[in-house]
Amino acid sequence: MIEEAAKLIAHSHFLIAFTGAGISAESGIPTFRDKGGLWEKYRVEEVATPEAFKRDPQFVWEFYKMRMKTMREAKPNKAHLALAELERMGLLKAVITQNIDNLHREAGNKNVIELHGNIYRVKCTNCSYREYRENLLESGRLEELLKEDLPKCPKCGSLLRPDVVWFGEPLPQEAIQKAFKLAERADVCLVIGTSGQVFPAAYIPYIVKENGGYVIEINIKESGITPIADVFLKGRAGEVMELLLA
Ligand code: BJW
Ligand code: ZN
Repeated sequence: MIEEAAKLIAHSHFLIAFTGAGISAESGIPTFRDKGGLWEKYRVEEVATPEAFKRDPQFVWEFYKMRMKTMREAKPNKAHLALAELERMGLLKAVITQNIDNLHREAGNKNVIELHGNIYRVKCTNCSYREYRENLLESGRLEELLKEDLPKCPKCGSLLRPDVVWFGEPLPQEAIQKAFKLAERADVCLVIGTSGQVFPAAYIPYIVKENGGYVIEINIKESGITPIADVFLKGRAGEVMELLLA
């Protein structure tokens, strides 16, 4: 199985990766739907919808501040690093991620498409004001944000919110369009650590298949994608990726 996957990757012309929370589990970041995952402790409707933020912005901010702290401590693991290596080798053309943790960039991948936003970005709920990752991470502004109960827009005084995609919100248009185009072009797609339950992101492997590409999945258990996977590699992302590149 692993040999088959390694062969598909080595002979690919346009390899892409599609990743979810499971790829960052070995970096110590909890997933959503697994045992011990975030949705066991929090109700989606209370932390990850625009209605929740309107109702109780402070509670939602507490949730994201807690996750900012976890993510800031986390380091890329062997799976992230393997994807960066594949990009450096010229094999991997893009990483399409549902994660907001920034770990693919920290691992060294340059072409990263973030479908659900980034934890190191905030935007105003009223005007066009945004703060970007580079600024938040390098200026000490993140520390400032973490101390505030309800971060406010310096331009208009309205509430700032995390620049992530909640249920019922559209994905950033440029990102999803780019991702769908890459999926059409891909002849091999590595799907790593996603339950494949959240759309439109989960269409990506289907688009690859429809266009004649192969899907290789790495997951500790079967997912919504497994029925269309050509190769299913059961195991932890870091361990399987290390074997794949060996
Ligand atoms: C390991 C491992 C290890 C563990 N190694 N593996 C079509 C059909 C049905 C419903 C819909 C549809 N289209 C839209 C919808 C509605 C909705 C949706 O998908 N609902 C479904 C749940 C039914 N989608 C939306 O609302 C989206 N927006 C939208 O469609 O807008 C339309 C619109 C247009 C115009 C105007 C207005 C609206 C938005 C979805 C946003 C999702 N947001 C979140 C939060 C992001 C910010 C944050 O992080 O807080 O995104 S929810 C959460 O789920 C997060 C994730 O990115 C996403 C996916 O989760 P993921 O990554 O798959 O994690 P898990 O936990 O589910 O799985 C982990 C996997 O790893 C498991 O399989 C493990 O086994 C595995 N694993 N350890 C390898 N070590
Ligand atoms: Zn504003």
